[in-house]
Amino acid sequence: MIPKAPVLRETRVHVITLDNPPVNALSFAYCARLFAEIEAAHADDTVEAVVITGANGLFSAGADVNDFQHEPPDHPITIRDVVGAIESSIKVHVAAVDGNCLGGGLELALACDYRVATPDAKFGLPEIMLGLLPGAGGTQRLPRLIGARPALEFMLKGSSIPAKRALELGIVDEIATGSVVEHAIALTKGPKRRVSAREAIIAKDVPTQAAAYVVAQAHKMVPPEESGGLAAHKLIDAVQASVELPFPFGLAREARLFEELVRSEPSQALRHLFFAERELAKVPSFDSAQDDTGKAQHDTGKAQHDAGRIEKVGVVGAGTMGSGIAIAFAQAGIPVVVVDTNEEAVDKARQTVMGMFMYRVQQGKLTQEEAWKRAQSIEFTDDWSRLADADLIIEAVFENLEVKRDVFRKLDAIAKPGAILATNTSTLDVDKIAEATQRPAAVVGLHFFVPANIIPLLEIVRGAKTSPQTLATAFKLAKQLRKKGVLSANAFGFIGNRMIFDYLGEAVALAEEGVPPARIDAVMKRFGFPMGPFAMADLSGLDIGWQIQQGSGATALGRTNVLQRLVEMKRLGQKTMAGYFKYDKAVGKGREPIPDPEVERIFAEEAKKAGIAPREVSDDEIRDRLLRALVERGKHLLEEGVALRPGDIDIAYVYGYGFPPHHGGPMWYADHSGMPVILGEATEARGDEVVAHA
Ligand code: 3H9
Repeated sequence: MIPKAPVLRETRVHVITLDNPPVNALSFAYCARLFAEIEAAHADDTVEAVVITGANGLFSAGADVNDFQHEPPDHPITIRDVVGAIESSIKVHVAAVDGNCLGGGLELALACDYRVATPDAKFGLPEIMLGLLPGAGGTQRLPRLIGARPALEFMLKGSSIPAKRALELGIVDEIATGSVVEHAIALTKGPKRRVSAREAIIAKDVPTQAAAYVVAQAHKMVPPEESGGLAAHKLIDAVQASVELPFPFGLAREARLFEELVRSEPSQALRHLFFAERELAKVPSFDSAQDDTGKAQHDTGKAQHDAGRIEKVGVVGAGTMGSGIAIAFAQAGIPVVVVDTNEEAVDKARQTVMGMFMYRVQQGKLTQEEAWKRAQSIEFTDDWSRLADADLIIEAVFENLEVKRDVFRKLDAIAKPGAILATNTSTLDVDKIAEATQRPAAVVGLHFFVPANIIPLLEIVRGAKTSPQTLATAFKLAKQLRKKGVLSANAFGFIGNRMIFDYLGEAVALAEEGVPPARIDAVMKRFGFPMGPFAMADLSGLDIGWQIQQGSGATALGRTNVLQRLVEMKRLGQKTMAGYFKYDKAVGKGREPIPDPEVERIFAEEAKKAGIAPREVSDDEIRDRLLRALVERGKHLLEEGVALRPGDIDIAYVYGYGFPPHHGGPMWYADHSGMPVILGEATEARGDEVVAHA
């Protein structure tokens, strides 16, 4: 952490320390103070130069996103004013950066004459992830500093880069080996050097190349505006302005585009997700899981609990899920022991692990050496006693209650005292599994999603006796794994799958009314899902849906026997090259759904038997009914206390099920799209109850 530094009279440098915990956000209120301090330094004849640095372990996380959530006060002082004051001063300004330097924080640094960073500093303009663009001069200064093309790429990606890369790109001038503030003070001796005074670099090697080229290239990289690419398109506009217009006009264009985006629905949706994500681990109380009616509860005390340390993990089962979980831990630098007695499964898992890390090497994300090291941190064995010193053991065995209870009995005897035992069940009762042990307080559900090393959702399932500390550890673990940990009470299907059953059920209901599955899928893809409901069902396997339906009786996928017939025909989905669609190895490596008239015929036949008449259904009705199925179930889950907050459901759907983030998740979408009216219309149109209830 950089200590606050006073004005250094002997060097005549005024050091300003951004200090607005926790992340030095540049709120309107904080900018007013900062602006006053900068103006005072400019007015002070004894001050020759200014160094700006940050407290709290970072430079700044940028503008305070809370300020965008409501109408701004009259004439607020913003980062733009601070940046303007720095720019117009004749005194030299140097940014001394340690830790994160993001968004408006980086824009502030770009307005300085020089930038110096510690080796650990990180730079990013992540505004695009909030559906915004850098609005305090970033789109105009960065192209002038490093070139329009790299600047555009950097802003379109929105991810952070380390200091070394920032140096290569030309974002920072030097890396400090000692004190970054001392280094910055030394740099104040250099001449005044405004970035805004430069011409934007269109392409370093082809100076005559037109801006249009850069822009045209960028257009190919981003989705259409209506599919969530709104901010990207406006960003391209702004960068175009940086190469075509004089600096002040470019700034004005940027400001206008920024204000349009702040008010846009996609940005509101993405900001909702930003805050919802930060709420996830805030569990009001950890005191009781169920009330006396058996209804799940998350009551409202304010208990704080310390998370335990997870330094070694055990995984039982080397199948697809087990190996994915092992890779996820290895990627997070946590050693894993995977226990499985089936040699064939272990061989396959070893290959999967190696293949996965080699793929990361090919992508340039890992060096050969790193990949090797990570692969080595996963040990495969058939010896259960190797689990004895693990801090957490996760079972990923066959989805059967008795099988899982047996595993837990065995684990309870082997695991050290204090170790957490987690089940990866997706549908079974966590309490019944916990009962098999002497340590139900240390039992929790950790529901990973296939592929476990990629899908960023982790449902954390709280059993009736799960202790607060176990939950706190689970949330910390989710963060270590870079996953969004969403709390669910112990209920059938938890949050995500419970909702998806209704969604798939509604898709089947539509097909029973004569809508071809391919059309239903196309409508949902247009809405922004990466795949439609039928392709999704084919991917997870129709037998799985059928088993769940048989086992629980909780939800029926449609009102006919179509699913049963397809399963009997061994049309189990992608794995058998036929399900609701057919697949062909020559088409999209066997993963591309191909509409199959045979399935449409089966739907028509079964619908006739069930007395369901075909009807005309519009695309809007398809979309609204499917979304309604999600939202209705989401409402129930909130009422039943299975989910804690609407935002938790939204995060689960965006990060686990591909719900388009620019629509904010199902619950946010329902609130912002006039869904209640739509719901009424949809119910009338159907004329019957469509949502299957548990
Ligand atoms: C911008 O700059 C626009 C300008 O271009 C133009 C202006 C005209 N604002 O994530 P954490 C809070 S747009 C408000 O858990 P970490 C966060 O809500 C901005 N609050 O910590 C949480 O609060 P709480 C562009 C913010 O260590 C607490 O800080 N910048 C902001 O895992 C801790 O956060 C970004 O998009 C903010 N900007 O990660 C950066 N940032 O404790 C967004 C954080 O009440 N921020 N908070 O729940 C981040 O990426 C991460 O927070 C960061 C720290 C990496 C900084």
